[in-house]
Amino acid sequence: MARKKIALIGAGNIGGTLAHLAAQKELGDVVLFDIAEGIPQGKALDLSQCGPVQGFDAKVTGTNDYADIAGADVIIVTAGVPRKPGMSRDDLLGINLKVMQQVGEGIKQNAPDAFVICITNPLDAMVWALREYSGLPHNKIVGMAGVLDSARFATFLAWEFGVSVRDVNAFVLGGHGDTMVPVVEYSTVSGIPVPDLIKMGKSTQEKIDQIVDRTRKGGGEIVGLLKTGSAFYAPAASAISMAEAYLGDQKRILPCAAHLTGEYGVDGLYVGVPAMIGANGIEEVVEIALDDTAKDNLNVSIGTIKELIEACKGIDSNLG
Ligand code: A3D
Repeated sequence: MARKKIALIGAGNIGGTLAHLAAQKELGDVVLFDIAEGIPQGKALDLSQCGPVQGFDAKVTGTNDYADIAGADVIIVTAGVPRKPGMSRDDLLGINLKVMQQVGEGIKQNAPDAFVICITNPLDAMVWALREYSGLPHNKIVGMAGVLDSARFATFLAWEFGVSVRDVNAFVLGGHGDTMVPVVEYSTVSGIPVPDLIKMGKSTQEKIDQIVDRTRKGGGEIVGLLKTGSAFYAPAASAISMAEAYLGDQKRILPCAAHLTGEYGVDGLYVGVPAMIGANGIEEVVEIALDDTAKDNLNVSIGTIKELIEACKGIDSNLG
């Protein structure tokens, strides 16, 4: 059987980390694409030389030519610019929208059968725009944010409860921004919901509220520390878990920015919701019952996504 092909559009911090993870896990041969000449080729050569040390045979190549992504099974898009301190994700909109146009056309012409995972910010608008520009079916394009945001929430909960991260299942809905909705009721430690753990005296509502707030601002906290860019290890690991779910037809239910057609009262937008990923891409959107507060918070987050989409349409009148 031919090896799978993983194309990474954007060979920056996340792209390079994705390439390393994909090669290490032997998900397939890896093609790193970037407009910057030399960067994808240099990273690919460096990563190829990890092969003998780490014992992987995956071929890693770098390119500036979209033709080289032809036949890719999975494409992960990180092309664009990341945040600098003081910038919101939305400040990136104008620049990254133009990048999505180029990437969308590159995918349409060269790899229209791929499963595409978008990471470029502002995520919920960029995944929508990438779908518009590429013309791919909605089930074959998804945004990565929820896995990362939930991982951040899970990390902080594990620290708070003093337990293994393996036993924490945390859950974040909504857009990837400060209005995201960490859902405390559906977050558990070995199946025990966080509100029950509070009743058991393992934490307090105040501490959990602080963790929810820290999760919402989790990306900004890292931008503030790094000063020259944004998080990349956990974003890359998160997207790889989504790629694995697709390639292995794992039917995993992961929080991701999926296209909604009526679920959660939303039509035609990409919003962070639990969705099943298998060999057909996004196979199902899972609609969970939410209490009034979570519903209100989700509606605020959806309102922010709608504003971003309108801003995209304002920049490019051909959209939508
Ligand atoms: P960075 O290290 O700057 O890499 C971006 C790469 O994109 C650079 O190598 C650029 O040369 C390349 N690039 C720019 N324009 C184009 C183009 N037109 N075609 C192809 N390549 C291009 O950034 P990064 O890897 O740290 O972050 C990438 C994106 O992910 C940014 O938009 C971040 O804001 C976003 N991000 C999203 C999350 C989510 O959870 C959604 C988390 C972290 C970062």
